[in-house]
Amino acid sequence: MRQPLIAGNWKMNGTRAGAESLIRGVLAGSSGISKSEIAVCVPFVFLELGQRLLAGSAIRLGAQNVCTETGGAYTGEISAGMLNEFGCRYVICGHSERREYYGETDAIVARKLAMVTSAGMTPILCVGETLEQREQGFMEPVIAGQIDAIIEANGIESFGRIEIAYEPVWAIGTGKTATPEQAQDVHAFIRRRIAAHDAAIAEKVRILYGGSMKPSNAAELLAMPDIDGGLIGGASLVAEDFLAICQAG
Ligand code: 3PY
Repeated sequence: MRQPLIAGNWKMNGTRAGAESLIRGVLAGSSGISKSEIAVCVPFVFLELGQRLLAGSAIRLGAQNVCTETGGAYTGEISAGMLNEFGCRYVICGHSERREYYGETDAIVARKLAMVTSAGMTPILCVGETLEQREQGFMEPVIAGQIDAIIEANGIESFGRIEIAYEPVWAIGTGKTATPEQAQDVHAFIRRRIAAHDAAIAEKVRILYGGSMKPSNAAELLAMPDIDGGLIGGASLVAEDFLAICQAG
């Protein structure tokens, strides 16, 4: 039985005061929610705030990116060790916005995953196809390629220490959501791909859905057998909406 994980991906949003009131709102409203594990992946500059406010609570803190290196002359970068020191439990790796705008390849994403796990945290590996790839019938080879690249670089055992998020690129920030059946098909495909190497790891790994999950569609998506939670974009910026999704888990 996989406990759902609902993780907010705040992206580059919020002010210090706004971040504080959002974290406080999530904290206040989450006390009765035990079905789902809850996490907030905040911008780096709010990690210290998150660590302080969430101390002693069940809500996990996460970051949205990490450097491929452990330290040194990498201006502007943040290492996995630094994130760990700030109380991060999760680190989003390979979000489509990073792949598209910052040129992150599968090889870079694999290295980031390894950095995060070796620092004792859990990466959330994002995979997903563009609309063009889906329409041309390349959805499966694209997703398979993204998964296989990690297996080749880091080994199948690495999937025992990560979470996966399926985020169809066409559903990110567009308001469009995959139907529960469309999402379930891809989640089952990902699990089969991993099971071909190791059935026990495939059974255990959580596969979250991301891409405009909101209170109105969360329950249906989360009811699918291979959807084990959500990586929530816009709706994670409003405490009531985020909590409603956590409740639906
Ligand atoms: C979205 O829902 O827009 C996301 O990108 C979640 O990561």
